[in-house]
Amino acid sequence: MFGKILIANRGEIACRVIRTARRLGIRTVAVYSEADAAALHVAQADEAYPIGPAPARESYLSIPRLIAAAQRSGAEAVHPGYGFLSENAGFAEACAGAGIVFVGPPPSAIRAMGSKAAAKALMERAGVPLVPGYHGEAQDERHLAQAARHVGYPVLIKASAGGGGKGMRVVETPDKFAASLASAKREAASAFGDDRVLIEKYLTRPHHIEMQIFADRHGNAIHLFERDCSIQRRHQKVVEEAPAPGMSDERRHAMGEAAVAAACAVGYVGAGTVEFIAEGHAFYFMEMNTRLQVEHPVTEAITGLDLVDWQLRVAAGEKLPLRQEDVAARGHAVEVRLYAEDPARDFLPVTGRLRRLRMPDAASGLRIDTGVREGDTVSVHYDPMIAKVIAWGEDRGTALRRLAAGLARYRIAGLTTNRDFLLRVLRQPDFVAGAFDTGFIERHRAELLPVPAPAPRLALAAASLALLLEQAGAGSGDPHSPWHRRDFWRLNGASWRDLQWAEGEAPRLVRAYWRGPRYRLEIEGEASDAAAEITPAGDLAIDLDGRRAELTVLRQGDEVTVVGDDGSWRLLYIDPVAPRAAEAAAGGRLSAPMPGKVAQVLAAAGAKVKRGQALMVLEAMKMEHTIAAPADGTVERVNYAPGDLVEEGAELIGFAVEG
Ligand code: MV4
Repeated sequence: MFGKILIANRGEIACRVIRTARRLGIRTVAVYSEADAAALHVAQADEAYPIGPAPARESYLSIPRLIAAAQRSGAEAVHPGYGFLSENAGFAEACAGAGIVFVGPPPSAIRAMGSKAAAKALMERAGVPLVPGYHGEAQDERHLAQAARHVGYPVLIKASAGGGGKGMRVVETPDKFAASLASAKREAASAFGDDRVLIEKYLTRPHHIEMQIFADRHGNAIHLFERDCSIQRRHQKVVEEAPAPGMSDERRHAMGEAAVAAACAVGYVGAGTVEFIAEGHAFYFMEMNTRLQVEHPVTEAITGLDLVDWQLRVAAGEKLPLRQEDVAARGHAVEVRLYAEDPARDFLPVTGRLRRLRMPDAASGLRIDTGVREGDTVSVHYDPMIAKVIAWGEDRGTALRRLAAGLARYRIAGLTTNRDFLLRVLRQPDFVAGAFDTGFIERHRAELLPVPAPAPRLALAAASLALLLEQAGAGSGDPHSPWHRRDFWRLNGASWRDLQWAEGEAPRLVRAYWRGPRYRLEIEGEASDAAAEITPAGDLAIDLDGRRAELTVLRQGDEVTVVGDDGSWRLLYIDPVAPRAAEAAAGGRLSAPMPGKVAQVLAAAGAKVKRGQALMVLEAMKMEHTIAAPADGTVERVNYAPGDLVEEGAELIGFAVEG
């Protein structure tokens, strides 16, 4: 076994690999970009080396810098994690060239699975079932249209070089074929520099089922059962589970054999995943991922195995620890991916600081794989995943309930997350019944993304009591802030105070009367009896008419975020005395509506512009957003240049309204 390994990755997967290496007594070497000097994976490793600036191209994707760090540290092996260089055959070769073991398959196996069409041809020869279709060399329209007719409509055009749904077109009828082919080819050429396509029968309600496989250098190859990853949106997995609901033993056996045959056909070594789409009783090969996957923990949870342990053993030349007949699964495991993203804004990634990050405690019985801590920043440079949360149970229902109960105990404030969306998925009746396919999220969009409900009485009470407690206590540190006022009960000579909140456009009014240790709260005219205190963890323990709850209340200026078990709400405190500072400021700055990259700057400092005139173009999530003048006026400052990355809320342009 190795004495020291380098992890060529960051975040939760780097922490995950470190955990197993540590247990095996292997020294760990982290690498980090300039954005990650204080990151958790760096703190957890035995040694750490800087590898360059924040953009991944110049750090986590730089083969020479990673190899140099490995050589300096004396690491005998490199674990690539997932993403970044994990499926880069050139990196695997560079490691070998430097005398370092790449913890992964041989470069030839990575390359063999890199092209869809070539992989399908190889799988066909190995007897692995394929979706009826065409993946030959001929690429002229006549030939492909003929293949489509032969397969039968609807058909799917896929980019041969593709992945992740790019260059993919569903064609319902023959008259639409030519136009779809042209647009698929255009997209494939621009995304992959290769416009070749293949044709498949389009399955309308498929499941995404993947088999975990493992192979060693001694000719052994086995599978570790399946995972169902059908709950996706835009080809991003949201929920993963094992076993697949409704999977029969026969089908599992057949899929397992097909997956092992696929691995053997490319001389596979190490951990890999063979993806199938399944519909009815049929299943078909899709692609093979030549890495350890994000969702491997659900397989670990049902088998009791440590897949990183196996990867390291296999890479060190050992035999697989178990034979196929000795691998057993028990119970059910479900994983969700907790992201810094805003479901209400089409799941746009969110950047910012995790001002509050409290995880469910050990009693929740969950496995949480994370690479961030409270206070860390989610930046524009990397994947905004906060954690993978995994629950195991004797049966699927127990696992789902455990996962939902644990997620409900998460307390995150400072940035928007998909937590509430995940909770709605986990409680959706069709999902709970196991009746879903890859179209689940799209089909149930309205139900999973409800219009934001107004903050409940509990949230208004919590925000109000937190404010009163803060004012009664040490204050805010800023003596001019309304939050600092200690004499508030006497402000208006009465024993009550009106707390005016705004939720979006809606005013929300709370009148508070101090009644000894308790309060009488009139929340929008209706009276409640309430008490509250700050817990040692800094949360607000509240009793509202006898109902007790613990909520996180976080204040940023006049904006208050309340996070509870079943939602989070944002309220703006309207100070009756202070001038409308927020409004005054709003005219003077044009800020980034979302994290992104400046594509064009269309006005210079000093320019006089008309209302509605485009000043800057921001590129985010592959879309362009125009920043326009809010009124006639003058551009005072332009703070960014084309190519600059900006965080959400960053001031792009200083602007003075005319007059
Ligand atoms: C398909 C399909 C239906 N029929 N192929 C999407 C990404 C790529 N890896 C394969 N994908 C699909 N291929 C045929 N012949 C439907 C999908 C698909 C999908 C597959 C797995 C998980 C989620 C999906 C969401 C939409 C479409």
